Amino acid sequence: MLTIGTALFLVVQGAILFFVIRYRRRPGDEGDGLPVEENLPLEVFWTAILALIVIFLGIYSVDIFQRMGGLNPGDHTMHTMHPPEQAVAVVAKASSKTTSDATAAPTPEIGIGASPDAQGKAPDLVVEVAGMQYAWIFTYPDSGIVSGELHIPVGKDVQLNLSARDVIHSFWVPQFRLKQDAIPGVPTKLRFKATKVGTYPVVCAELCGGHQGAMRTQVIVHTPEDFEV
Ligand SMILES: [Cu+2]
Repeated sequence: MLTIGTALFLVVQGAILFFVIRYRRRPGDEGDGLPVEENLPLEVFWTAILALIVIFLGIYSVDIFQRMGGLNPGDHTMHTMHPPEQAVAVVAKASSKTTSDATAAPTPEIGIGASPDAQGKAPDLVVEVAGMQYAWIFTYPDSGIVSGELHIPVGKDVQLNLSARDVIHSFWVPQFRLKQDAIPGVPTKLRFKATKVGTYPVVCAELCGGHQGAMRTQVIVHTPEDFEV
């Protein structure tokens, strides 16, 4: 869409600039312009072009939607669509790009799973994440620690098990390019590896009530030594 939009912009703005300069009023010219009226073939031509572009985008979008799981969002085949520049390494659990592989995957989970090389291996750290109006609660089953912030070690394979206690929330870490709904009664998960030490905001991206805007916290990515302390 950006490519098409840029091309159209250049054509339209280019034509405007050209006409402004080429047909500017010359000194001493006091006459009227030519009375140009409709040009049917031209109008049919550009209407057809726009119709074709819109139809193409529509069909293309349906194709993308199907490959993302369509009406079966548990089937993941396109999680490799993440932008290359990001703070975490995420690859689809179903490491496949074809639909046949995805249907062969045992139980499709809702959420982003382990990368192909970590598949079948237990994650380094599991954190239970509960969303509620209007806070995120992080529980570390191994140590029993409960926190309002997510602390994780850098470079470790982390799995978040998401749940919701009241309504649907959405766990979003913009800098990680990670977002996953927390749904009452439907466990979801995220598995990722943070690649940069730092503090990143966590936002609830689902309209979950009047104070949704305040449902924020942060992920703190520590060095392994720091994390142990
Ligand atoms: Cu929320």
